[in-house]
Amino acid sequence: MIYTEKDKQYKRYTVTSALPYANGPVHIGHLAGVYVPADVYVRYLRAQGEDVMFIGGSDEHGVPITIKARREGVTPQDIVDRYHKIIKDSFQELGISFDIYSRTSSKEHHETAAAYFKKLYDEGKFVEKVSQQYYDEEAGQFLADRYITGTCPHCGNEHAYGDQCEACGTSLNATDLINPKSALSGSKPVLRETKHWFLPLDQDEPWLREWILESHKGDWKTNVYGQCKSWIDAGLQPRAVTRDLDWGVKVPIEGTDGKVLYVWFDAPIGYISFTKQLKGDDWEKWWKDHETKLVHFIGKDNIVFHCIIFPSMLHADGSYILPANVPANEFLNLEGDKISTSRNWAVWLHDYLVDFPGKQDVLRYTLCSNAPETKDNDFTWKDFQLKNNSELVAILGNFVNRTLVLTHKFYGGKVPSFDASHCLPMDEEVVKELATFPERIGRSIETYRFREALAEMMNLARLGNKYLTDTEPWKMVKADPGRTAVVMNLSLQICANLAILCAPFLPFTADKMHRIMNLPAMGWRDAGRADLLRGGHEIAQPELLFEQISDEAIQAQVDKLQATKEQNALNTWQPAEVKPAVTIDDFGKMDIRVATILECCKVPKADKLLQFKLDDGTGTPRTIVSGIAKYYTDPAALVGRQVCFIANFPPRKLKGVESQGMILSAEDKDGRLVLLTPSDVVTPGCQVG
Ligand code: B3M
Ligand code: ZN
Repeated sequence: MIYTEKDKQYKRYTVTSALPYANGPVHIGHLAGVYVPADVYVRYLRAQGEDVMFIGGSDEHGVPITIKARREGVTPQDIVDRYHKIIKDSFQELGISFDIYSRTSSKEHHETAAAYFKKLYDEGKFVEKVSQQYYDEEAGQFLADRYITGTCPHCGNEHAYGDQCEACGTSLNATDLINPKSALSGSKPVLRETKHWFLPLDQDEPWLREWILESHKGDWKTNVYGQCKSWIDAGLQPRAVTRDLDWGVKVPIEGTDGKVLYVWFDAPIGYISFTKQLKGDDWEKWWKDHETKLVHFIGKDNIVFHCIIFPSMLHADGSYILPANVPANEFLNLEGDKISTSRNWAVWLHDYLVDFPGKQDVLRYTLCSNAPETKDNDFTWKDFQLKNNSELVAILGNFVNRTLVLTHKFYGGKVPSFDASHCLPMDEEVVKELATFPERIGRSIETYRFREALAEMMNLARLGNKYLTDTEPWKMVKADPGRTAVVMNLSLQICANLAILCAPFLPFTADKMHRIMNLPAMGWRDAGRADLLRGGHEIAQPELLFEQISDEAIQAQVDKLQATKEQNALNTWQPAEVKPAVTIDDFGKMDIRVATILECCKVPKADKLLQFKLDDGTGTPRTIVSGIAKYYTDPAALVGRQVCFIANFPPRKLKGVESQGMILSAEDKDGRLVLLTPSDVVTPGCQVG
């Protein structure tokens, strides 16, 4: 049964999750922010016997896709076909249990979105405006959304887009940008007249203020409520819902060739068109019946679109329900740095599934337990290993495994019956506490506190572990079989409860526990009882639920990220700023000469240093030490080469060797040091000018 009073009024749940742009795979930031919490929520509701529809799909329009297609020299359809499949398959493999995962390039979606627009247009709900829009004369097209970048007028972020600043979340019109630049040609765009249709958000302010700031005060997360309040208080502006683009849903009005619906107008309608695809003629109750609870799972950068713009569109139609909650999460960072698709600074889901086969629940657990529910949070591979080894293996896995192994050892794999006369007060305590877990976990899930809910589920495993450790049945099985049967029976009941209560978070583990323990299908309302398993119930041979993750496996991931960081450094390398001006006299003070290498060897106990013996033309060999050993691993091969060196540096001791000067080398963009050698052989000791 549902625990939260407000929710008792609902007959069904329409749960949506943000439609990922099909211009790349999904990564752990998407999962922690949106899809894992959404999946926990719907799995819990289904376990409660609720009527749930979980909607997902790929957002296949929008400028990010056309930019990527242009860069790769393919069509936008090629891009969305590629990534829609990768995204859909990887969600499925992670157990994200959509009832439908569709796509906005589908014909059904185009028809639904166009019809939705046309209805509002025919009812005069849009404001038609000829306005000045930025145009790229080189590329020969108008610049919308991510086709144009500039400085955000609100926070100064220099990489704000034409429709939104991702740094502060503010939704923008391209003409708001300071120092706008075309993302196509890099040129400074010019303003040109063009006609567009606007959603009059400014006229919606009164009811939005009442609906959000009054009626949802207290039950919407503070981060969501706060963002909505700041936008409404700042005064809402009319919002263009069409664009001068050729990829998207065509504007269904005569004489609008070259115009499509703004991606943020069509994408949320995807939730509705996908419902039609799934439910056919029965779709309307999922979007128009006030006994349906509508919940949108999104990241914080989508709040304005799901709390202000989409509700305004729904309100303009007048027949739709509005979202009861939009529990947006903040952002997840990776190893202390912002996750970035363009910098490949991410753990991609499809890569994870290859690198850690069969460990879907480990990722679900880690991302749920450190989800950025109220503030940005950080994912580290070390923490991932810790969560697996010291929580999943050591607490949940250990308790279940000990219980099942002992059941086979003592009772041949059958649940022992017991005589209540052997029960002690401590057993009653455990039974009483067990009964509280379904509500403790359920209430946290219903109020979108998934980290807390997961921790509560693990507290039940801790209770079981403690119960076994306190009673030590393996020590009393011979002396007190009666008492042992009580302890083992109750421990098995706790395991059966865990198979129900862990399922929203760890569906693969729950399935495995059901299989090993031969459990019947059970719902949330079966949990909390200490009589789920009858005496004599037979369980299969125990199998480990989780296995240790090695340091090597983690190091391999850390190395992969390090390689990405180095590659990014190469990609973004720029020559250092030129140093302040010097005079020819300043340069004249440097005595730079050429020498021939007579000997070269590594400096003992100094892995970076090479010791050179040079013929500098004076007849007395000169010793110089240089920190280039990492780049010249066969010092002897350098003998005979000529190098340039500074002769008038004062001598200095390096690892016990006196170095008389400095050999010149260039530092390449990857940090590699390269010796400078004259282009032709010259007389040792001749000067460089
Ligand atoms: N495609 C995701 C994003 O902004 C966006 C969500 C649409 S939900 C209708 O990254
Ligand atoms: Zn900003």
